Amino acid sequence: MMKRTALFSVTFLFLLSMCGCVRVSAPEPCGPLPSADQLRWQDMEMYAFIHYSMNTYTDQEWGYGNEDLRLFNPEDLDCRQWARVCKQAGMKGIIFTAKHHCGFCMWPSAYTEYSVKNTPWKDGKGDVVRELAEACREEGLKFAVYLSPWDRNHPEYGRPEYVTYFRNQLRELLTQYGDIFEVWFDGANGGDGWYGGADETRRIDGKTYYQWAETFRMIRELQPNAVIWNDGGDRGDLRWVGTEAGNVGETNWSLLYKEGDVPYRMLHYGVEDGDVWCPGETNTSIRPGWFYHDAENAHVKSLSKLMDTYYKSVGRNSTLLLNFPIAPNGRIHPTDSLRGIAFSKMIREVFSVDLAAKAKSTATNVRGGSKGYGAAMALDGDPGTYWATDDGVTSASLTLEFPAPTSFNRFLAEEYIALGQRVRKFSLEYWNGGEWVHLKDELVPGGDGLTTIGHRRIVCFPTVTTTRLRFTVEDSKACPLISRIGVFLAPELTADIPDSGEKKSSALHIFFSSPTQMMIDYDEQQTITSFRYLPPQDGGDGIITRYTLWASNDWNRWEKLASGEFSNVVNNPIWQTVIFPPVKARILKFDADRLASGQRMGYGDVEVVTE
Ligand code: FUL
Repeated sequence: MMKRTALFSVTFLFLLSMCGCVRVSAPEPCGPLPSADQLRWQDMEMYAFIHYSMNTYTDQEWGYGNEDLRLFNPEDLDCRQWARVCKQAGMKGIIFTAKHHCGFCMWPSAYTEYSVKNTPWKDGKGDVVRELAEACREEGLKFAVYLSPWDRNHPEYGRPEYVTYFRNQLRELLTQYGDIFEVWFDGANGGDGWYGGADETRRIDGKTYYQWAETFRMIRELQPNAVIWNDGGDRGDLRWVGTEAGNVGETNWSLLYKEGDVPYRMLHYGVEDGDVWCPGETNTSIRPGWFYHDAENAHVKSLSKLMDTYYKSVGRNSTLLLNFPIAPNGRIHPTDSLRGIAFSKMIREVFSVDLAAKAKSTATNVRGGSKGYGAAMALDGDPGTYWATDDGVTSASLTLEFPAPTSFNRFLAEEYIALGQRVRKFSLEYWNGGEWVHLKDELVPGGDGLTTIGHRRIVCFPTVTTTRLRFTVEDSKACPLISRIGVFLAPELTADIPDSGEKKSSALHIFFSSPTQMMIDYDEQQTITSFRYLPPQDGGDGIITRYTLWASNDWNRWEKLASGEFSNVVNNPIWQTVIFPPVKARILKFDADRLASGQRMGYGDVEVVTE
């Protein structure tokens, strides 16, 4: 009788599962989880920083706190232009330096005389924070504030009175300007300052002095949906990634420890066994500096550098906070705005056609054998569904089979992070007709093995053409939950916008004909006067120490322009300029005759100077 019951229930379960009626248990959460606000914030992916203050008029990065208020009188300040540019550059919000370290307030704070209210701009009736908050609302962008805790103007800085002042200012910002999506507290403190005329050095303990717990309580009360970025003292909701160069670790856990110091290694990579959800925000500027300087007009980041930044931030489980400085006239400089817009256009171009959509997908393990957790759930375009394995299965593959040989060079994966970040390691292989071949991330020099995924991981590799791609989760903290898989073909070339703004504008295409040869093709003939090379800035392989440069108009006959050595570039990887007699040409060929290390030429940037 017992046996018959058992047989009956097995048969019954089998029949139920055949008709898809068996309820498969949902995966349990794994480790610390993001809050709803952290999830919303992460989905923003890219948002802008705007640095604008008294520094804009003194050509400084850090004001001392005694700059003359009469200097602030922009003739053409237009926050709507800022918001329009940021929107077209793909930014979902703007974080504004309401007060930088110099203490000058961009809104008429009731608590200080050192603000826009005592400047000639709009006869002291202006409020930049208000104008920008309104412009953001009109453009459908979110708005946020940067309020520097360090204040080189305030006489009481370093004493308890200043902390009250700081909170009073924060209360103004959090109550008078609508919804704030993020509050940014910079940890910098250089010590010396004007401090109301004391003109001395004041050091504080960033962990205890500001009494963050009370400030955080106030933020939660006044702006319950804001996330807090805090670079000193108590843990905020987000973390700095340890560098302003525009990249986070290829391994990037959205976890940290609640207590204790946070060394660079933890900021850059997160911690696998962290006890609190604290995702990374990659902040960097579109120019070398955070504030505007005329001298940097020729050094606005190139499109290829911006794409590299995108892959190394959004493509590594981080958000990208990209800074646009405001020029003294009160607007974003045309070079920066064109570059920002080209950047967002390029992202759209690369990721518009998902080749995985045409593929048939199969998985080696599916939770409870249920369709609701099948491989197709990673391809259905719904971020709320995912491919999941059975509990205890922490390694499994998903294979894509394309109807015809398909070429691609980008792979994207996303975890369903609402239930925790899980995947420790994964691999990618393509079928070359005879065997499976591993793909490496070409942006990770010497990197073997692919690590964390999180909100989004993008892997870049040279184009392959194949009928099959296998994605394997090699190791995961618990059953992996993969909500999205994508495959894309990015143009090998990076269509760059022309060198410097106003001049005439044929497009510039860069691509590699071999690992040691770069081609630069203009659409039409140029008079070229020099060539500039910036070695890779990440200390990795590929630095060019000997080169030859050629020019052509027809891809056939090549004229040698120059050859030689880039000296001391390993220790000091700064811009290298190659000058030659002006030449009329359409195409440049840049040969890496010798590399300091590695097999593939690397570059931080290149520039062609034309007449
Ligand atoms: C740094 C500051 O010192 C810079 O001036 C800038 O505001 C940057 C975003 O953070 O730590």
